[in-house]
Amino acid sequence: MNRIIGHIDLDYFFAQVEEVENPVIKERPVLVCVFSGRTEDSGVVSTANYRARELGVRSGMPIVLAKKKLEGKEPVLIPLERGKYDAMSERVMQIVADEVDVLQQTGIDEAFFDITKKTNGDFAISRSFADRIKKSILESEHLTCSIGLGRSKAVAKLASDSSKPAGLLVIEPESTESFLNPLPVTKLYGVGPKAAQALEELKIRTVGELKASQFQDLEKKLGRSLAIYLQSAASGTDDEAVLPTREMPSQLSRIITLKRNTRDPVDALAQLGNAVSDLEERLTKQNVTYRTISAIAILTDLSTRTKSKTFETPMRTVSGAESSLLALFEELGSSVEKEFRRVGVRVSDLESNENQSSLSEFLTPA
Ligand code: TTP
Ligand code: MG
Repeated sequence: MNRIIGHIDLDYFFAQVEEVENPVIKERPVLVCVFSGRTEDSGVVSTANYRARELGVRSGMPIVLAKKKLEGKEPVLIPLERGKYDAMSERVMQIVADEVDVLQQTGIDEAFFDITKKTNGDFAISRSFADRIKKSILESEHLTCSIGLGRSKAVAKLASDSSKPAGLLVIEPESTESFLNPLPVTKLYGVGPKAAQALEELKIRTVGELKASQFQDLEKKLGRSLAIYLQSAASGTDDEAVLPTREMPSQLSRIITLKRNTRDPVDALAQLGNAVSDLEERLTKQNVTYRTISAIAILTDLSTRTKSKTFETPMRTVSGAESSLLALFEELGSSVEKEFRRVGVRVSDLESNENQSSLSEFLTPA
């Protein structure tokens, strides 16, 4: 069976989160900045939206220089707020983890995943699978990402890089070689600054040249294990496994955008219907119970309000806590001035339910 490995990377992540929070800035260059505080503009750009990138702004660029490049373009500079991006990252990674066989998160906005079993090694199925993940992230969190699929981690990563932004690139086994050969070797997963320097000294510039290079030369410069890896990665046959990084989630949540704004708790809950069953399914899949349930409302001014309730005993279903959820939405509705624009449910204080004897028992309320 074909191995099918994926790589997902969110587009201009920190800046995109800021755009989601405040969509009116979207048409302008958006820069998320780390201000050092010495002078008003000292510090560096953490990341920028594509509008700013078109005008020459890059991650790591001094803010002063970025501002110069954007003179007259009304840039929006936003101080980096790590906690916000961590929370978003957690929600997105959970969406992906719920869909795939194994997820290995490798950065705040990127991960490898294995979907060999899920798709039966069928690349046509894997494309619609990846499409579904993209749609799900867009619908739940309003974020775009890029996904690459291939028969190894190195191929998947190069495919997601090449498809940016908002892309999906599937490299089937028979087109792996023609895809890889012309790419710059520095883009290959596992080539750090030291290896890049060594390859440059050997005049190896493309992935194809790396594949065709003399093994002894590589081994002399980079050591045996890296040389073996690099040549297999260059031919798309590296067999590095996707190693699980997520054991137990700390919380599960689903947020939806309402078809019509409301402050009526019954209406909010009715519109949340599918999200509740979705969350229920995730609880079952993860085989966990929860102790705390939260009603989440994002208001028309985009501020977020939450009300929570903690139960004495672990809960197995969300529908079993529907009356509590309704009461929480009632509390929310009467405590705010504005209408709900998006609503959600979160369950937390999760506990593993490994000792559960049967699935049917698990599905009945505790
Ligand atoms: P990346 O995925 O490398 O960049 P990105 O998501 O902003 O853009 P792309 O569409 O090309 O994927 O990094 C993820 C986040 O990490 C990024 O949004 C901000 C942060 N970051 C820095 O703070 N400094 C840096 O030099 C880089 C590269 C990223
Ligand atoms: Mg990214």
